[in-house]
Amino acid sequence: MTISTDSKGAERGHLPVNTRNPYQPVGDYISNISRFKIIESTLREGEQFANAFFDTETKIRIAKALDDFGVDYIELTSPAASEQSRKDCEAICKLGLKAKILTHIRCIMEDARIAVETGVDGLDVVIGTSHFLREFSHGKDMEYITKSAIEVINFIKSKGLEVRFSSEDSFRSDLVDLLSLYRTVDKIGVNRVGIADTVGCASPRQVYDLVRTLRGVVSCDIEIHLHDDTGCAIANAYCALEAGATHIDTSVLGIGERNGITSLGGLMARMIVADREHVTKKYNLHKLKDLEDLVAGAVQVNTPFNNPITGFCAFTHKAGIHAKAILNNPSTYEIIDPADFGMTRYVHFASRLTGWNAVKTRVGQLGLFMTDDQVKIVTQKIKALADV
Ligand code: HCA
Ligand code: CU
Repeated sequence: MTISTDSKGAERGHLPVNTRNPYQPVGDYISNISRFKIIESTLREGEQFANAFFDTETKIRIAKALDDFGVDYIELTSPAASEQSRKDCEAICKLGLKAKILTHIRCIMEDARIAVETGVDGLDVVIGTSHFLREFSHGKDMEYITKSAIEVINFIKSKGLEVRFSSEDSFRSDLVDLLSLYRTVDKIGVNRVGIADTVGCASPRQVYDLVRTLRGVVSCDIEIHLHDDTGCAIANAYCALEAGATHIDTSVLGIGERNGITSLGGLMARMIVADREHVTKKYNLHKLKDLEDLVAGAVQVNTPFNNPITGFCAFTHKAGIHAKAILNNPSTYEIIDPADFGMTRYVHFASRLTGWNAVKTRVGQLGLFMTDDQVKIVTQKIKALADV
């Protein structure tokens, strides 16, 4: 099967095909995007969620669960935020987790000095660059921003720590200003630059364009942080990877300011369809549900019904036509195998939309013996009852 794989529509010839999803090519294109790393920010962005008030013990439980799941980085609230935040940051650094520990600071020396003493592996530095933030938040111009970026980055590097530099509200910032700032910080040796869609305004195409442009300007890694105000956070993350981003910010269930950011589970759903082998090998997907339940409990919300993978009906099939095909071959109506996440599918049979194949399967599950004609009569009864 010939599949065109890149945005320019260039054909790359006969690629091996992902049998669950024959329209999704595998091969070098996918291996590029599946090298992505997760910066898990439930304990930073997630702490900005309206219902989040994590005590130390809860933070430690979440950090350990994220580590068990296999995220690459865990990002923590700035130690400059409060005395307890600083202590919690130190406590998490001492857990000896496999994931690298980052903290997130404003681009000011005072924050950097506190953060480098906590034992973190790296610092995520951020400053607002949009005219809104320059006018209504910190009030500084680009010259000042560039000067402080250089000072803070050099200081963090002198301590031997990893450093990422990001601009807040990147999509409403002046492109020329932004690129010249990133070029400067790339030259002085940041590990990553970050783009943030702070207000969730960006469309997938805008994300693709900005990341692609930035990819041509810097040689370091590119991280992206995407808010979900217009429901694009997962799609935008995928587009960023297609354009050359290397690191995606997530939080469990997407919790964060307002309605949050790219969710960890949603990103897993998206990425398993792109490269099942890599995702199933790298992440402990069977732990997703427990991880989400842990965070949902901690912030007192229910997992949304339409959550990818773990929403209560994510693998429920109802209409008779669907049920029949699913029972013959689940891939007909499922792009993700629930078993990859330790989940199970459910074929609904008690509704007016049911079909006799679903009823027959249920009869078998109950260990009953009925002829097909009998099953068909029962099916008609179920439909009649469902109508009233
Ligand atoms: C905020 C800051 C931030 C930072 C993102 C980043 C955003 O809470 O307003 O450091 O990449 O969304 O801009 O979360
Ligand atoms: Cu944010």
